[in-house]
Amino acid sequence: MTIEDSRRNAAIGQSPTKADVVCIRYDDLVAACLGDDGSGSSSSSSNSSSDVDVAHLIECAFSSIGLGIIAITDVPNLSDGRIRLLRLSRDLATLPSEVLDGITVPESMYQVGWSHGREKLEGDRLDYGKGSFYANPLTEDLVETMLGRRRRRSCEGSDVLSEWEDDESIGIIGTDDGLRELASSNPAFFAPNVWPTEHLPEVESTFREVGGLIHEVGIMVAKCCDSYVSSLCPGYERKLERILRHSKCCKARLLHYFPPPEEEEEEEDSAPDDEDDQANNDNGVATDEFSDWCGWHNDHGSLTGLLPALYLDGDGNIIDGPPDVEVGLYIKSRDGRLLKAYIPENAVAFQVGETAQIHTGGLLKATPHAVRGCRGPERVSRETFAVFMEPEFHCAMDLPVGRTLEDTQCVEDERLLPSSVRTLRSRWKLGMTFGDFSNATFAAFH
Ligand SMILES: O=C(O)CCC(=O)C(=O)O
Ligand SMILES: [Fe+2]
Repeated sequence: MTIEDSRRNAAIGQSPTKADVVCIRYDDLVAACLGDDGSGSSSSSSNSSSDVDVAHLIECAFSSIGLGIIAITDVPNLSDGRIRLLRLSRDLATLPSEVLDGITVPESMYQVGWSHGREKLEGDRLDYGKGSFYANPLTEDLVETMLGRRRRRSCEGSDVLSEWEDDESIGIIGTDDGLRELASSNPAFFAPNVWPTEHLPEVESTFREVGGLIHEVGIMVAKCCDSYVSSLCPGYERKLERILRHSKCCKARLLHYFPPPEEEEEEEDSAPDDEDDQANNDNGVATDEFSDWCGWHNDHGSLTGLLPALYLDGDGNIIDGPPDVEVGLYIKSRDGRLLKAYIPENAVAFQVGETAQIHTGGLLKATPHAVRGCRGPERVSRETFAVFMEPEFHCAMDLPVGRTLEDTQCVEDERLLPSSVRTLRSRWKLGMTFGDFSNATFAAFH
């Protein structure tokens, strides 16, 4: 199917094109990373023991003709962890409301613990279609971890500087109290984890296990992305891998998309009207109808890991795939196509966030995506898990040498975004830290 075909189909309400996501086997990814010393002098394929050209696959996924998403398949121990965690997602979301209130943290702007009906969809409607449970899988308390690092550094001195060179807070925050003050005035960023320990104790260990595993794979994907960007921009400092390795700021989200409410069951599927301008954006692609569960957006961190969703019936039994072909994750490709991304069940997918777009001066571009919910009479829920890998608060949101603001937030790219995506330029300017940028983003969505 051509680009024009898929645009036309979307505009007249036919099923959008299903897109197979570029896949790399875990073993090939590991081999490519071992063969890449980061100097840029070796191709990741030529030194690996496998014949697979990982560098080429990265380019296929993330260049201007790619979808902006890649799947890493056959990750050891992931399949079993996925099922255990995603089953728990439903168990958690269906706990009694007073129990959920006990793990709700309003002062964190609902960025920690349980969050339901707090996030804005298009048109500022509040989102009751899904419930989310947020926690950091890498550390229980980001502030304590950062304080511990500062203490170790002052004991060990500057001999171990390489370990600390990515800690931009060291030069900015003079004292431990300074960090504590910063944390108390930025709770959305720094609030410690809470867990449903009494009612579902296994959530904590499973969330950390699967989140940690996805983060480890993410570091390898980041390394390969860095090689790709370096090959196009010699001034690029291989920031993505460094951020993922160094930063303890990682937020994971266990998502439960509730089955459709009973009163809507009788409603006709709302395929868009040919004449309905509201559903079409500038280039004629119908987009708004897909975003009833999770509105069109770009993730704002560096890299997002995403598990393939699990679908459960009203009794919590796994069903074989979504109840209808249109349910699931949609991506707006760089060339303007509306595509339904198919992630194989034995994989974890990675998408680009806005921070990586900035740090690579637009050579990697954030992946616009949305989720379309279940419809019809079946009481089916959708469970998934997203891991947002982000820099720490003080990380400078600047561009690599040789790239311009225009490269980074290209007007032509913005024109192809679904109309409801909040643009980068509406929340970011040079000189911001990641903390400033996150606060601007939280304010836009809450
Ligand atoms: O549910 C999904 O598949 C995607 C969720 C998502 O995009 C997000 O949480 O940012
Ligand atoms: Fe997202």
